[in-house]
Amino acid sequence: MNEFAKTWWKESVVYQIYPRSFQDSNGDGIGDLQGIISKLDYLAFLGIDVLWLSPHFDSPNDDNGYDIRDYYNVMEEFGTMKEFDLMLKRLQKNGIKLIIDLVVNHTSDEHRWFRESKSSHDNPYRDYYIWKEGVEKGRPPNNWPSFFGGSAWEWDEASGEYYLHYFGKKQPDLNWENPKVREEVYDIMRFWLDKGVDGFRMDVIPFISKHQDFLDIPEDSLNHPEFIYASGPRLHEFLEEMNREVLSKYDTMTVGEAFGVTEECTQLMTDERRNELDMVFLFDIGRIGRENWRQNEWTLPQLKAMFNIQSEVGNFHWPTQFFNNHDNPRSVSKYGNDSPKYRETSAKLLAMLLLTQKGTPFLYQGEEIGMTNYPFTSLDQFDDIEVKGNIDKVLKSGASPEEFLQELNKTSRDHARTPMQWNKKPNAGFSGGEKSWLSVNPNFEIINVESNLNNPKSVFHFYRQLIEIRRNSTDLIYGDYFDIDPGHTKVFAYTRAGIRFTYLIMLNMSDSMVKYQVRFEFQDYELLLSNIPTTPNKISTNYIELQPWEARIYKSKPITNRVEYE
Ligand code: TEU
Ligand code: CA
Repeated sequence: MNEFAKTWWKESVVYQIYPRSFQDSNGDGIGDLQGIISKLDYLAFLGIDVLWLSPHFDSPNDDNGYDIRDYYNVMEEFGTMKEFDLMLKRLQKNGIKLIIDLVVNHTSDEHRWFRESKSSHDNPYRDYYIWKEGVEKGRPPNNWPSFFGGSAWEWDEASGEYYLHYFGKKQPDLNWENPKVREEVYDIMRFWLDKGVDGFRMDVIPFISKHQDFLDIPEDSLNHPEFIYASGPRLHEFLEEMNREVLSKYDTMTVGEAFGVTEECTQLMTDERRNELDMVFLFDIGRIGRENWRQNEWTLPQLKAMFNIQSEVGNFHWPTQFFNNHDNPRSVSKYGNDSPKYRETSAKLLAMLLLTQKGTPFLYQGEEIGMTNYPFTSLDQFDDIEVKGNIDKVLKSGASPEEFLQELNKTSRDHARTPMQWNKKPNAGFSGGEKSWLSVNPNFEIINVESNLNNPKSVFHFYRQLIEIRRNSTDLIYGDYFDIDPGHTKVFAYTRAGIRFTYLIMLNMSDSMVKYQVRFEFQDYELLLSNIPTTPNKISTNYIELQPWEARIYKSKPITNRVEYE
């Protein structure tokens, strides 16, 4: 039996908002804080506990806010600090906590620190960033690549040196070796915590410590530099310091975006006996079958193996669970089936999977109504800097534009960034203006919040029911996870065994009916919820018929002989 220490963030359901695409309140085609405020009732009705807001800071938007110009100001297009404070107050009134995005591996090149840094070699801010001479004229210091295409080094003619940028060239990396930089970051954190935010999602946090030898990385790592970038020598020391200086003084929730980390590093970052982060986002499940911009085949046993690894972390680690965020395609299109026949059923199945796993679930806007990928028909429709920055390299590597387009239709980050579909009105009710900043998915007349709210059998109401079930069941939150049938290629069947109750979850993740042999003692189990109306209340034979994408959760009779949680 597990011995997890109880905390509020383990019991929370988190909802991520990408403000640019959530709700526009003034008709300029860009989502904003007033827009979010106007939808807080909706979020409260869904039943979420925590809101994660993607960056809301002043930014020139080269990477939609992940390039921050001023950490102490709100992005003009999103609103004002006053509106931020109002949003926070309204959230608190609704009992919803707020975590914000801490993007401190890099800043915008328009940040005052960088403008100073660039201005001369002896400027006090020079060492806020990472400047190096080239190996020879015209050749950068090493072969490190940028995720958004080309070298990670950008030449600065005026000062005769290169600066480092793991992402876009308008996103120079901060020099965490400099204690002043770390102090600045801690000040930023205190500023927002003192306002009342409840924690942070930390952008590419494993990258903050750089290998100081700045050696070339091996040829075969060039397509995946994240594994090198995430293995800097001082990561844990920096996180420990951040925790000691700031986090330990507040009641927070922290979740690090753990791009490129090893299992060992994850263990260190999230061990409750150490003092670094509470949780991390791992990339295995979200990136299953991914090879950069390509999406390859994957199998259900492979997916289950990833859930199993996550759940075997031991009692001093707490996982996160998510299928969607602003960097990934829509889950119903990837793990489910987004054809009209199965979209709703499979979206509900994914809801059940997400909300009955061990770990804090993170939903992403639109997931709760089963929003799908966008049907891109040409390469120039993409907005994302990742696509634009890599297009030359991809085409030079021999891929045809058609092939690139076909794969981007499965992998692009823009699928998640099309506006939230609220109703059948123009721009799906996202904006009352002429045009939204990114096109609305043409399926908005069928898939939207209004029609979901009006239909008690909708994907939305299914999420709501599951969130409610989870909230009322400590055993579903803290209970042990057991994969009953790791090798089955269609059915994902597992239990969550708690102190008083055991839950049995059966998911048919395929387009065909499956006659499934239940390898479990199930006589006393009763159906709690399913996504197919004809599902029987009790399992009466050894074989059960699961319809395509059918999802069921059963609950046991109370068990009495188990120890309490600590
Ligand atoms: O993401 C980092 C990240 O893992 C991806 O951008 C990754 O480089 C890409 O998807 C690989 O295919 C964070 C943010 O979530 C992302 O939106 C930002 O663009 C990035 O950092 C830079 O801040
Ligand atoms: Ca707006």
